[in-house]
Amino acid sequence: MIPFDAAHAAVHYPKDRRFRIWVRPSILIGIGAVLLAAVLAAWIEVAIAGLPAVPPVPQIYPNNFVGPHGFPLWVRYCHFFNFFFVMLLIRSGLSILFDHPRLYFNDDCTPGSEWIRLTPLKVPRDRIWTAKDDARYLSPIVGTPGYRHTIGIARVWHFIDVHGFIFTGIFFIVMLFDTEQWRRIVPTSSMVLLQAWNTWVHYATFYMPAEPNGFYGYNALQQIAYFTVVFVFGPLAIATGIAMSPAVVNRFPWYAKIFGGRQSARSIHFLTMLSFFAFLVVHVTLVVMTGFARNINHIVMGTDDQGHMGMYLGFVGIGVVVLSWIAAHYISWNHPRGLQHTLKSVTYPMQLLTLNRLVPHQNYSEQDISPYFWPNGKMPVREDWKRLAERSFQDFKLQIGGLVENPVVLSLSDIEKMGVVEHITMHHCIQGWSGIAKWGGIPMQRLIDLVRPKPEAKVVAFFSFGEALYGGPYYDTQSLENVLKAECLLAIRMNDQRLPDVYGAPLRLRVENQLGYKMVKWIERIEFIQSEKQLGAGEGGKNEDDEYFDLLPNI
Ligand SMILES: Nc1nc2c(c(=O)[nH]1)N[C@H]1C(S)=C(S)[C@@H](COP(=O)(O)O)O[C@H]1N2
Ligand SMILES: [Mo]
Repeated sequence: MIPFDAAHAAVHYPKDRRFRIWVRPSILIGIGAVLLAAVLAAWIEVAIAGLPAVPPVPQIYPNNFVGPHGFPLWVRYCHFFNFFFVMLLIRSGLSILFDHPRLYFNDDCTPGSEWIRLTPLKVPRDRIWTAKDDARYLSPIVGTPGYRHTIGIARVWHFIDVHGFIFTGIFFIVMLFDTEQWRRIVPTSSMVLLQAWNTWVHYATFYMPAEPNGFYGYNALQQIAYFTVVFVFGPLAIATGIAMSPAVVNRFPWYAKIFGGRQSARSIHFLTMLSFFAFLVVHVTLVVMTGFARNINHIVMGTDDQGHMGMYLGFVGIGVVVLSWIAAHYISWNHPRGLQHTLKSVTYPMQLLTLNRLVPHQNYSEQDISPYFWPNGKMPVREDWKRLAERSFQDFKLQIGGLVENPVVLSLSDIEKMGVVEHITMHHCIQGWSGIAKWGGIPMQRLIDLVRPKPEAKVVAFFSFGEALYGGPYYDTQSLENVLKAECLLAIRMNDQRLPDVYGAPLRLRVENQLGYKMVKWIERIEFIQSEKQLGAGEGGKNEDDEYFDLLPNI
């Protein structure tokens, strides 16, 4: 147990740590019916026609021992590193998932419309229930870093790790085709489907099919499984991962639509993880059942014998992977700032060159507007805000100052007179939910033309009336460059109404190429400054300071 102070214990280690999974019954029944049909069909076939013949080596290459066989060193290393990276991706991914423990196939994320829920709670409708309230605890034995609402650090692990995963994958696929090894896992004849079915019939009726020596070739089902893992699950995990990036989705809304929408991409990303995991369980079980010592020598030692060395080294390899989880846990809780900066040093320059250049360009219609929009953050408790709210912010004055030629103080009606424009956009919260709404406000561009920032002003800081999660005023910063992008608004209206109190009255920021936490609600004042390092802990915002979030969350 980490020695949390009271405020952090309340967030990370709450009293309610129950773990429950609920899946929509129709989906459970659907999956059950498909599995049952496949098993039943196998039994019926065996009852009527007897066990089909399964050749000991794939029929596609009869007696082909001159073909590719054995496992060269690069295959063995890739196998290990892939396991290493995938496990850490799964562990950090689970920590991310538990920050919004619901998965949907619709972009509105209306509570109750999820197909799976990893929380016992139903969203109460009689009071404000924020996305933060909804986050769930996950044991650090299962997740990295585990506990509750540790998404900042979980994302650091996920995004550092994914570089290793992608690099291993690309290297592996290039090497496959650079050698003859691809022939082992890429089916080249439709015959393989029939053979795979025949092999399935064996397993489903509890007969072990004649086992080919994996050193030389795989059975058809095995070949298809390996092919699917390498060429379907891997690329799908990456493609759906990208489909969750606000910069990508808000520039190319069609990209998320390939997967059925942004939330559907998130669901598929999760299902891919489950598929990887299910593969792992079946794969390991069969490796153990079909001659463990020999099989593990193949992949660890590259030899085809019965010695014990492969087994010993294999266990050492698994030990190293488990140790990496313990090390990741230790680093997460002792050096979170170092982790945050490590990720930043990799991704920040890369994002400035790539994702951050994407200018939001959305074309949602009125029909797309979400009937429900998750609220987030703590409502302001300051007396001055409450008094302003009571009079619908008629007395509110926005101060814009700092490094500008023309500091101004504007009332809401002054702001409205500058010309309200509207955009219907998709909001992406770091926690995982999305929602589409119509925002009306003043393009930041117009305010900037009015106040005329001095040349040394590079960053715009937005200060809120509201408090942050661990106390202290909420603030965040944007680069001048980003607030000049299209669709960046100082919003005063939401869905054709005055901005509701919960959603940030009197004013909030909309900046559509980034995640939600950058969009400060309940804005009190705006200041142009030289660098975000001048404020707070210097990370660029309250969440960046306190929760190790990214300065520039295009992903
Ligand atoms: N002042 C303030 N602004 C805030 C937050 C907050 O906690 N305090 N939360 C942010 C986060 S994490 C999100 S997702 C959005 C949520 O906006 P919504 O309540 O309109 O959904 O507001 C952002 N702005
Ligand atoms: Mo958020």
